[in-house]
Amino acid sequence: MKKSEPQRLTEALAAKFASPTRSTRLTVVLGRWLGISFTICFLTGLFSHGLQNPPSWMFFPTSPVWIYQLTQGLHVTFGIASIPLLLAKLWSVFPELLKWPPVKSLVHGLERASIALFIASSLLQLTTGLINTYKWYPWPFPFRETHYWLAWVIWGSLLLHIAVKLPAIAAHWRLRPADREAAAPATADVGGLTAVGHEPGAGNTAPGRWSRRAFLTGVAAATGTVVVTTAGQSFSWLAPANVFAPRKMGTGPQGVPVNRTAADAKVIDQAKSAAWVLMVRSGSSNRSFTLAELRALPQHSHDLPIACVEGWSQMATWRGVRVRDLLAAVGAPAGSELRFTSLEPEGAYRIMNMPAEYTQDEKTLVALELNGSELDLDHGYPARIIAPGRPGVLQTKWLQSVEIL
Ligand SMILES: Nc1nc2c(c(=O)[nH]1)N[C@H]1C(S)=C(S)[C@@H](COP(=O)(O)O)O[C@H]1N2
Ligand SMILES: [Mo]
Repeated sequence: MKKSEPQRLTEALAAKFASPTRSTRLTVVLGRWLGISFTICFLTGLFSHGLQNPPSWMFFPTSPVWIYQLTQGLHVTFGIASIPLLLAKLWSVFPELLKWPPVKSLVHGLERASIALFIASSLLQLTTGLINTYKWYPWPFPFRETHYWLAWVIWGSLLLHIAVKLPAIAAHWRLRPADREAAAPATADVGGLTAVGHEPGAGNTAPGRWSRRAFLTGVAAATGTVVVTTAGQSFSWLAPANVFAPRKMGTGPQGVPVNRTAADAKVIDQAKSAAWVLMVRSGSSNRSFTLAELRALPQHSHDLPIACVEGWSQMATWRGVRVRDLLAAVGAPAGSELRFTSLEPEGAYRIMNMPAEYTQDEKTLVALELNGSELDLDHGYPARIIAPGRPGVLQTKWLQSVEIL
């Protein structure tokens, strides 16, 4: 059969990019790694989203206190690890894009569409997520909602992709003798490439096998490097190796990084005002506490982390009034749900709801001190919330009022 012009052109291009390293086996191995990484990101992401935007069935674990530090650390770390893995996987299959005709059948068309959607949404997800860890939000859409819905798009298209590719995945899940043989560049899967770059046959066994191994080792090394040089923002034992992550442990006032300063939040005057009081509203009755009155209540110390959604976290010693003692002091029922408002005049973190699981927990504090001294203005002076196991965004600084819901 005579080949069409586009077919000849794409075949010539494919031949130009051919590499004996590519094979279905390589793609399957990378797909497995990426699958694990994406699954961890997805589950930890659902947990994080649920904590911030709880569905009715949401559970709120308050222990261990570092649970969110762990899940969000894994989320951001595996998100970063997914970048080299995804790039490697794209490299392993990209001559497929050059096949002509682009759509051969309904199933083939579906497969192409699901891959296009998967690649586009994954790239967008990983790049915006990474940029986000640098506290940079250069887009007009709300990050968290977009990130959440994109995750579902990724999973939908990924499941479709896996379903279509199941035969190839099953065939290459375990290393077959054929995978071991020759460099076998993509064999039948990437049609037209077999003859390029290498003559199949005896004597070629070692180079192909080793080039795949070498490639996978290289990908593993690249992934390991980006993980080791960033994961120290979340995992203290890796903190000395943290070269690239934006937040360094132990920096900032009182040894804790600051996400938003009092100046940025425009609260300096109100926070420093001698007239500051914490208003506690229960139904129609109000009661206010001056800083001296809060200090006169029983003080408790707990070691709790700030664990930011952006991945960085930091353990610290907080001291202040138990939220449940405050409830008791105004005669509110134990385990009430609460709404805290910050002095901050505007912004997403001005108002925070706290479910009963946290208000009941003895470790949930209206903190007045951090690491042995009065709260720094940037850490929420005169009073802030610190609760076990919650995302940093919910650890409200510069408290103004508490409402019993
Ligand atoms: N009122 C208010 N509280 C806030 C924020 C804010 O912007 N405004 N930022 C939150 C975020 S995103 C984090 S990670 C923590 C960080 O606390 P730190 O700055 O004391 O480390 O504070 C939280 N509390
Ligand atoms: Mo945060």
